[in-house]
Amino acid sequence: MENIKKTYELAKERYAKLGINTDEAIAKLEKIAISMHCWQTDDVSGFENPDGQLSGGIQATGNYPGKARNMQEVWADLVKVSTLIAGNHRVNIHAIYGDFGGKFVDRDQIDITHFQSWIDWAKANNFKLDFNSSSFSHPKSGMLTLSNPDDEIRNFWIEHTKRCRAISEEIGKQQDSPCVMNLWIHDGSKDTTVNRLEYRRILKESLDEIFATKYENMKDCIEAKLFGIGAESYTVGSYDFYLGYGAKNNKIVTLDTGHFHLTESIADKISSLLLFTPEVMLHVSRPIRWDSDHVTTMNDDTLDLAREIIRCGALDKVNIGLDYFDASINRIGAYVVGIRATQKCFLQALLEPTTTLRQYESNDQLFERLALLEEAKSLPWTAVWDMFCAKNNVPVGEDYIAEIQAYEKEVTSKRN
Ligand code: RNT
Ligand code: ZN
Repeated sequence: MENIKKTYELAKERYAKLGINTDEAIAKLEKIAISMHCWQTDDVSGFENPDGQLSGGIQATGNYPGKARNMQEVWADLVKVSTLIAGNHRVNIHAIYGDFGGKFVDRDQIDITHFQSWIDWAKANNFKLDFNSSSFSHPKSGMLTLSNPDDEIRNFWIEHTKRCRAISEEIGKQQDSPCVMNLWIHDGSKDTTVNRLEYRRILKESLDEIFATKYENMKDCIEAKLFGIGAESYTVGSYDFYLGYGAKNNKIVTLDTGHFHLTESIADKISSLLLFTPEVMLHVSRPIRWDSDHVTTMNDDTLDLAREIIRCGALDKVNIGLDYFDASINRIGAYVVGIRATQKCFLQALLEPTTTLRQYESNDQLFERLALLEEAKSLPWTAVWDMFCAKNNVPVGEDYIAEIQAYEKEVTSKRN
């Protein structure tokens, strides 16, 4: 601790020279809530079926031992994660993670009673909950759900999604913080599609019907995607589609960082969305060659995204959630690495000498802007990061590795 303090004091001085208050940056970072996606605990299996296999619409790869097999294990793992990261965070759950009491409850039958234990658990552990409708891994998933011309299938999914909104509203009420509900469907097709307009028209109608009820304690988000495995040629809910829908209907557009062309900047979308939609929802992930849902790391894409949010002064308008599911490594580790990486990106963004950079920019001093941007990259932010962890009583540096190994030995390795 002595060394951390010493190093921090030096870093604090260095930043002060640039007009940056490191204590303030730490205080701000402590308030940034990250919504932890519950589905990294069990590879998106959920509690509907005892065998919990994914079937259709989404895929997790890898079979590292120790995945959570039930609600108690999911909870235990999330609590363990929370001891290794600083700050108060949220937990993002999916409709398939309801407390179904061992019975089969179909998706058009779920209600708040299936989520009361989640609400109580979250309250007891100081988490707020967010929610997602689940249209994948179901006999009626097929290639089309809310955009299906077959009324029976389409109405089934409309009913499911309406119920998810009602559940989210009740969660929001009970936790005294709006529940952010995300709607993502996999609808699309593998090969050349000649009736693209029709499915999109149906999806628009379904959404209109779903959103007809107004709520106070939940926020609606709609998530686009570029393509999916088996749906390479056409995705009904494309970015243009949801951007148009969101702008017109005042809905939040979810940006999943894995859902765009790999060279497309997600950071650059923030400022436009802030002007035309109420807020922004993020699914921070790491695409490798495609939407591979690798664990988030402190890479340029995530740094750019964090910087852009801070530069826009938009922390109160951006909901930060994670969305990856790597089944090939220790799952607790996957959370901790991804969350800490996200926090590191925000910390660096909070430590940026933006005021000076903006002065340079408005004076047309573009060499100076470039130079300071470059120098800012090697300012001693790591000393501030260590202090952030130490101050919040969570492991500093790589010390969390041993803690996760111990949890694996004592807990997850015994799950078979
Ligand atoms: C899938 C979407 C979606 C899911 C989760 C489980 O491509 O990103 O957000 O990952 O809802
Ligand atoms: Zn996503």
